[in-house]
Amino acid sequence: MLTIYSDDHHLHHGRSELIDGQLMPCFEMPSRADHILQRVMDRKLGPVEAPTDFGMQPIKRVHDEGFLAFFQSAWQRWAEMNVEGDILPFTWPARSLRKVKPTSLLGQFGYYSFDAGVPITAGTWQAAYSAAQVALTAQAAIQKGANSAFALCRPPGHHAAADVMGGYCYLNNAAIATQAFLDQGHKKVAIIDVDYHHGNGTQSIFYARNDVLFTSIHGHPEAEFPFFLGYDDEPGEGPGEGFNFNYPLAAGSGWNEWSAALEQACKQIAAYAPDVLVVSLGVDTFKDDPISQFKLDSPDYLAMGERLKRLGLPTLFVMEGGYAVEEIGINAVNVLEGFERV
Ligand code: SP5
Ligand code: ZN
Repeated sequence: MLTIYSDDHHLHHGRSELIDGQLMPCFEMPSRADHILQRVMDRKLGPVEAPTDFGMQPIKRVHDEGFLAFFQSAWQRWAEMNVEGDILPFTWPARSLRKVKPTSLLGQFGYYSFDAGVPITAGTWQAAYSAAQVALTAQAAIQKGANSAFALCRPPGHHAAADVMGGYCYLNNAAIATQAFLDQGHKKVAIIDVDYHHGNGTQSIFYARNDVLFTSIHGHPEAEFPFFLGYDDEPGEGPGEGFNFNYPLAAGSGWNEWSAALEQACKQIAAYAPDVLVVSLGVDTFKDDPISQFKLDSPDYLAMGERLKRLGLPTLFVMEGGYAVEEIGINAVNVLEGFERV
């Protein structure tokens, strides 16, 4: 399987995040992608190539212009203010406040985010832009006839909506690639999001559409981030009604519960009969993940890949979360190896 990878992800390294009342070093760190790349090479998964630059147009197909202008210029504005540290949002337009767009940098950051898990550093825009190009380049390989490809994206994307960043995500790499498939002539794309967290951004981008089927297996939002989306009664709206399926699972779920949900999601995907499949590949479902509550073990990821392969679809894997850094390469590449060995 072809892997697309850019070293630009190193340009994004947030300093801290708030976990359990303490400022901790960001769990979403550069060594994550380094370990995955190392495993791809150790296992000789296939060629590793740098992304092609497809420019802003395919990103604008998914994201709001004002949001992109804010993100692209934020660090320059911050630098002019001579403040130490990363830019972090901390005030959001929740109930009782107005959804106005303030003029100040921090006001606008609150307007364009939903949590504080999105530090903007000097290189964050370039890293996120390159991650989107990584996804688009892997998408292009499938468009040209490859049966599968791996977009080794970092930072991840699935929590980012059209004009909202959050949950370590800035640009929605999987959604950008999905929209590119549609713009290049495909009629139906299915997405399966296997990250531990609900892919709220991806769901919201395609919620009113029937040309994208979105399915997600994740920690129940009653108890888990992102809390405010990802319940099982979110069917889609308007023309999109019937094209959104969430499988929230209880904390402590292992492969038995997880694979039963996968079976359901695969049945929905097969019934939809898409032209291609996009997998939002998070491996924070792992038993030793430091911020998650599922109990998948490394061999389960091989079985996950095998099941996805049996759908018989051209498949684009887009890297999302996974914070057990020592095992992230094994687990992510196991999905790809499981896919290839069927
Ligand atoms: C892409 C992705 O996986 N984003 C996840 C963002 C999760 N942010 C909230 C983390 C809250 C962790 N709470 C865990 C407490 C452990 N003691
Ligand atoms: Zn996650």
